[in-house]
Order: sequence, then C-alpha cells, then structure tokens
Amino acid sequence: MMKTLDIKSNFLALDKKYSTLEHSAIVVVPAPFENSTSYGKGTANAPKAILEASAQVEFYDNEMNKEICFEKGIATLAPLNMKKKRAETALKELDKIVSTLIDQKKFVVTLGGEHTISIAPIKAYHRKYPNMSLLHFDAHADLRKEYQGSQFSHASAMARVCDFFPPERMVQVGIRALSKDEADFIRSRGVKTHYATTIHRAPSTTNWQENVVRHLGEQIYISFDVDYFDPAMMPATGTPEPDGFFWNETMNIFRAIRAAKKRIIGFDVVELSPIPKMHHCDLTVARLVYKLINYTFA
Ligand SMILES: [Mn+2]
Repeated sequence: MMKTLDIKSNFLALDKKYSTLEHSAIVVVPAPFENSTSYGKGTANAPKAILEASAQVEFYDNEMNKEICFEKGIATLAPLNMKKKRAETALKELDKIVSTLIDQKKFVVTLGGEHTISIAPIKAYHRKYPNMSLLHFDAHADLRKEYQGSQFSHASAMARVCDFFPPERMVQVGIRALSKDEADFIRSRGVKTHYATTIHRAPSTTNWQENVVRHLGEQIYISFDVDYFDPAMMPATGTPEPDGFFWNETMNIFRAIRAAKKRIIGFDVVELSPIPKMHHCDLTVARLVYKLINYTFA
C-alpha cells in the first residue's frame, strides 16, 4: 500500500478530491537519494523544498487556459526512505514502485535527489516502452565509467543507463562540461548530444529546439538535471556551470515536442540543492514540474 501526502505537503497543495492515488493520472514520487554528490551538497533536501514551493504555483496555466490538476488529479507519495541506503538498494526499491505505478497506467514524476536516482525510473519505463527515447537535460554528460571509485556516482548516471539502454536513442541537451573519454563515447556510440557551445554559437535564426526534437522518437522519457539551467537562474545545484540555458528557450523544446505530436511518457527532475532563503530556485523547479505536466496533458 502506497502512502500519499495530503494538502499540507503534497504537490500544489491539492485538496483530497484531486490527489488520491486512485483518482489521479499523475503520481509524484519524492526520492531524496544523496550518496555521491561531489561538490555542493544538499540534494536530499530537494523533494521537500520543491513540494513546499509548489504550494505557490498557480493551478491555472495561462498558456494552456486550463487547470490541469483538477482535470487529471496529481497524487504525491510520501517521500521514500533513502537515507544511508546503498545505491543499488535504493534503485531497486524505486524501480519497483515506478513499475507498479506504470502498470496502474499512472504518469510518474520522480523528484531527486542526485542524478543516480534517475536510473531506476528510466529502467522501469524502458521495460514498458522498449522503443522510447531518452531526453537528458544537463550541463554534464554523466557518462563516466565510474567516478571517485563509484560506478553509481551522479557523474556516471548515464553511463549506467547505457548498460541497458541504446546510446543512440539518448538525446542530450545543454552539455558543457565533460571528459575526453565521455566525448569519445558520445562520438563512437552515437549519443545525440546537443552541446551548449554549439547551440550558443549557431546563427540566431537556427531553431535548435526543432533539431533536438527531430532526434526523438514517438515516446519520450525526460531526465532533467537542473544544472542544465544557467547558474544565474539556478545557483542552487551541486555543480553549477556557466553558459547555461534560460526558461523560455527551454519551454520551446516542449512546445516543439507538442507540435510534432510526440508524447512525454514520464520524467524526473534531479540535482536541486536548496539554498535557504533563495526561494526562487525551488519555485522554478516546482514550476518546471507543473509546466511539463501541462505540456503533456493539456
Ligand atoms: Mn549535471
């Protein structure tokens, strides 16, 4: 039996009527896993901060002219207990929960935690949707074979995904910090990496968002590391990198996905490290989550 949060702490502060597991199409799964963060710490605090900030997000989305939360219902599970757990154990537990929810035809939103945690929902979704594409937002390629002695480091998340997922169906956006080995892997295995340097040096008439969407199949799982954003708008992350991306140009990717009639099947948002009193970062992530739900369901 999965426990859900109520209006006092669930996503969007939704009344019971719109947030029971039974009657919700969307389920938010808080997964506060933090084990290998190498620079700034604090990703374990992210799910709680995102849920708290979400109480400030409007139910109504003016772009969609809808209150999608009331039409579809959004349930929020009680945060998983991941403290001091080994990565393999935490991943196995989360995989089981996500699989169960997918079997119940739910759309699953996983809130990290460090990027390692994305491996579980990606694996669960890939079993159900073997032809899916993976759209990976990040400043980092996360393709290191191992990092600081761990195969399950946040810097190796996508390398572990490539152990079971075809690299040529991985589409990366925003990458601007990686090792030579990772760049070699991208070239030799055919990962579709859209580097920040390439996007930002292209002529202003280039619709780079459409180029990203062209690389995607019909079913899209999204793994979103918030350090993809520019540190000016998202300083609250473990490893902020310059030359990042801003809000509207990012929304244009999701708008292009809708225009191409491709479908988002689930997503995770990871690597927020909340900074006390810097609320805009938490609110930005809460808004990102609700925007993605809107672009998928409205
Ligand atoms: Mn990253």
